[in-house]
Amino acid sequence: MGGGASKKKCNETCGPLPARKPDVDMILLGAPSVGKSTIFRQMKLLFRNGLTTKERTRLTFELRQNLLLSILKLDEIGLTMGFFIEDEEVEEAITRLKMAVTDYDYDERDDENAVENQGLQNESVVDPNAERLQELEFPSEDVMQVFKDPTIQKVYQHVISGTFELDQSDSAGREIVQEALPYVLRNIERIIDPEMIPSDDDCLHLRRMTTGVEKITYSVTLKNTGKYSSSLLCMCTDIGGQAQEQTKWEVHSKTADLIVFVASLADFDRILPDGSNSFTMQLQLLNQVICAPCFYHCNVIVLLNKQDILIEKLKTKNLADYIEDFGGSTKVEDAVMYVQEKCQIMLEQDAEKCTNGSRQVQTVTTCALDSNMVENVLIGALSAATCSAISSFGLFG
Ligand SMILES: Nc1nc2c(ncn2[C@@H]2O[C@H](COP(=O)(O)OP(=O)(O)OP(=O)(O)O)[C@@H](O)[C@H]2O)c(=O)[nH]1
Ligand SMILES: [Mg+2]
Repeated sequence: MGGGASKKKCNETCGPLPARKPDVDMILLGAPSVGKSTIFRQMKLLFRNGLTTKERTRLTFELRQNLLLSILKLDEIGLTMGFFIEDEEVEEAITRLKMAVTDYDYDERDDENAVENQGLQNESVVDPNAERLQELEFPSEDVMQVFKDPTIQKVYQHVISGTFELDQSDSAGREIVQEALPYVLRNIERIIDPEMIPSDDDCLHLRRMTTGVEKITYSVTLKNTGKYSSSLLCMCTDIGGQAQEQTKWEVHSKTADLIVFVASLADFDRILPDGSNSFTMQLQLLNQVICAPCFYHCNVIVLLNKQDILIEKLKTKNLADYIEDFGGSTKVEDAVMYVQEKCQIMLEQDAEKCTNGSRQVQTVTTCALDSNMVENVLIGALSAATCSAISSFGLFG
């Protein structure tokens, strides 16, 4: 996955922001951890020059931090399961890793381009984080010693085989265990290698909560709409989905004309600490966005993301056990159709209520890790966003 990115085109908008107004100004919205930044990174990989050296440096930091957090999480889970490490040297190594993990915080204050990045790829600016990274010695030996410990290995097997259920109220822990841990531990040898150069796949699998606001500009070649020019200048804004980050949505929606709302299909079985279903809450958030006056002027594309995880989960779980009015079979298609219909009904009702039906709203399922799929979906959506016949592109379910 992510393999389609390297062959993709660059264009004249790879550098500083263009003087002219973009043809499409989109904003990524949705609950935390649903895949907004992953879609945003796909845009960088697909439609720009890929990652800059600076972005790869940052990625190295963050992957290693994901790795340290994952190893330490295994130790913590072991304790809750009553598995204790017997080797004192391993215990000492864990203590050192706990101290090391804070060094691997990428300090955005040091990085002039990280927050409110206006699409600039200024390689000439010295990155203090890069210098710090060069001086930092990654505790590879400690990491491997802990990872190879039989107790940690036992916990690891429980975690990846799903025979350990994480406390639902521990959302930070859930993100590490479900998002970061499987990937970084599968790639542990490569990530600890001092010569490591992060790949596009690393970029897509990284888990980092968005706290700033990032923008990129790029141009895409559209499907032949017959009506519009084939090249489109796009701007995209990525904002975090955590409650405190949602307060920024309104400010950044002013110039936007297209909302890309991302929801996670993988969350159908997730019960939040207050007892509500996570996916249902995401649909409510979508409802709020659609009904908010500050978004009335925007068309809406809903990406039902993480379909790959839905497919895996439906091998052992039934949607009907989690969502009361689901009457379909255990087939993935039924689940997707149900969710799409739900979204569609809500979107159509609200679109009519809020904007007299003038707004275009569509849903499409995605796996944000799949570059080809994301490229097709984005080009279809962007074509549609500039064309009144939004549903004529056949991409929407
Ligand atoms: N398996 C799978 N993982 C995905 C998919 N999309 C995103 N992820 C992973 O989910 C994790 C969270 O994705 P992000 O893009 O950081 O989520 P976000 O919506 O930007 O989260 P916030 O910034 O906190 O609002 C990352 O580790 C991604 O690699 C998908 O379609 N399938
Ligand atoms: Mg994000």
